[in-house]
Amino acid sequence: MKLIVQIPCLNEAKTIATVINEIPKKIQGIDSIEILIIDDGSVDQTIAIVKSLNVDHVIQNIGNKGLGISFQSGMQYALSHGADILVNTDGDNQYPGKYIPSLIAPILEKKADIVIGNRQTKKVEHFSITKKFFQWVGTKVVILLSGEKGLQDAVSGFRAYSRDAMLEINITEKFSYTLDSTIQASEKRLKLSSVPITVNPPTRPSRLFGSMLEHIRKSGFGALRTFALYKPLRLFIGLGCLFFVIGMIPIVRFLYDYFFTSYTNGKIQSLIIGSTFISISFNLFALGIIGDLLGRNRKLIEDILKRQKES
Ligand SMILES: Nc1nc2c(ncn2[C@@H]2O[C@H](COP(=O)(O)OP(=O)(O)O)[C@@H](O)[C@H]2O)c(=O)[nH]1
Ligand SMILES: [Mg+2]
Repeated sequence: MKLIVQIPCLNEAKTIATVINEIPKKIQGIDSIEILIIDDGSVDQTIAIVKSLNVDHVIQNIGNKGLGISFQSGMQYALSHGADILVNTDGDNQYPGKYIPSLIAPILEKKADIVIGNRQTKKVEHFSITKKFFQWVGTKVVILLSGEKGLQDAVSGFRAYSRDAMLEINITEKFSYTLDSTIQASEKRLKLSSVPITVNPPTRPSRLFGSMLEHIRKSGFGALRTFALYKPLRLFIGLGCLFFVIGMIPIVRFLYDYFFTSYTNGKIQSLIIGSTFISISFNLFALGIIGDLLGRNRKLIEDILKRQKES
């Protein structure tokens, strides 16, 4: 059994040595543990430090490609280097390496394909009330979109993926992989599980989000896009039904007046408004059907990709 621990990095010179040194050297049931650094255009000493520590694998992006893209290239790299399990942890030392054995345990026991380290945010003292609130709302939204009722920390970056999960999942979000892989996991019937962990105190502000609002905007759009990609029927037919029902109200009002009262001209605005909503709803239905048809093609392409990754 080969475990690759991947660490995406953007200017992590201050903490990367600690993160690397705290990764366990031996884990029961694992024959080899290798470290993969994905440097996404760091301009500090990250690469020099990584090289001085003789890390097993380094991917060095030219410029900044984004965390989602870096994660995907790390996953491909791990697969092509024979990894049976991939762990992702952060370069800012947020996640203590000592939890890696418990993170991969459900995969070793064949009880899960993806394991998420649940930070138990309610208990984290250095998280502000707003951060805790939005983490809670975010997780609820992802549960709603993915149907994964057991999810506890949807945006945790401390995760383990089985080889099957690596073969099935294709990250196309540039900015982040957490929501994308969770929604895909549910779509592809991969078994998700969580293990409780604690986190280290922060070493610096987040590099992914300048502010909470930016966090919500980027994650919200990301989740919506992924949902539209994987569950277009549910999203567009759902929205279409909403518009249809709203449109029918003024139309019924018009029809009632037209047939049952002598007042036939006054409700023409209702007819116009209702018809507009109904035509929007038909456009949404059409988008759902087109999305679903495209999704079938995507499934075939992903099947080919999976075979290609396997070989
Ligand atoms: N590849 C890549 N990694 C990034 C980027 N921004 C942040 N990271 C890394 O992603 C991980 C999480 O980023 P961080 O700033 O700690 O975000 P947080 O999850 O909000 O705390 C860290 O290991 C960062 O070095 C980026 O643009 N590209
Ligand atoms: Mg962090």
